[in-house]
Amino acid sequence: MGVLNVTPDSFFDGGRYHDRAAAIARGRQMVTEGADIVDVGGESTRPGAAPVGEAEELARVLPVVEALAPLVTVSIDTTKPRVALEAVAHGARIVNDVSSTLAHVAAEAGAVFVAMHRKGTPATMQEDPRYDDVVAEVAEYLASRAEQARALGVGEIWVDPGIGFGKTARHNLTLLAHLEDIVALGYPVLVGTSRKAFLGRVAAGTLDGPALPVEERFEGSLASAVWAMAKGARAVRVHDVSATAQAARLVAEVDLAGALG
Ligand code: HH2
Repeated sequence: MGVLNVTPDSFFDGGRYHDRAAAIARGRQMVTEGADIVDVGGESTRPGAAPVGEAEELARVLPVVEALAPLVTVSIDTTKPRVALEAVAHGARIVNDVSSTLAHVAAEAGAVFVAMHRKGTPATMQEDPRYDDVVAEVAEYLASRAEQARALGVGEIWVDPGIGFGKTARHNLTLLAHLEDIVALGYPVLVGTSRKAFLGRVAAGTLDGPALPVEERFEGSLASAVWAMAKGARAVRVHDVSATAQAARLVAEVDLAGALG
């Protein structure tokens, strides 16, 4: 899943694809680079991001969704009901909802629903998040959101542990270490580690210290994507599509070789 943020302020690609033509061109390029899904977002979820109004978000995402939907499966990364509904009407097939509140919209629209775990809201979620058992809490939350979505009539449900959403570097690493517990829930699992701060902390050598900048988090992004896929993630949400698609092919071949004995 390639990340396409039509925003001025996303933490990695903010401002690069704010322009509509540039966003559509990048989406097409992701398809040639091997993306199976392009995830279009019009509002940054990074800690402290400013909220975007509904009209502005619609204006950002709809033309891009419409242009890419004939070429590739498009998901809409939003927490707003109307944006999700309109995006599906313009061709999106997946509602990727970091707030896990739009299951009823996905059901009404006949879309796939991604339920993601997060603790708190973007403004405050990184202020000292605490868990007794992060893996158990995230798994329990995702199971209940997925069951709720099923009860509301969603046909296909994915779950996502929400790396970086109300989690310390250690929480993120623990979730990756025990990803099989999330996979065991029985839903396809999506994992988004791409360019996130914990990778910059690992690369800098101290989990509690400053992180290397986003430009220096490619290697960690690729390594964590391979890790997630090897642990059973069905999809990884990434900025670096070409390299990750190549890595995904390797993981698939290793899986196949293993199955063949
Ligand atoms: N991460 C981000 C946004 N949406 N959706 C899912 N399902 N999983 C994730 O891990 C996830 C997500 C944050 O990354 P990005 O879109 O690159 O940045 P921003 O939120 O600043 O636009």
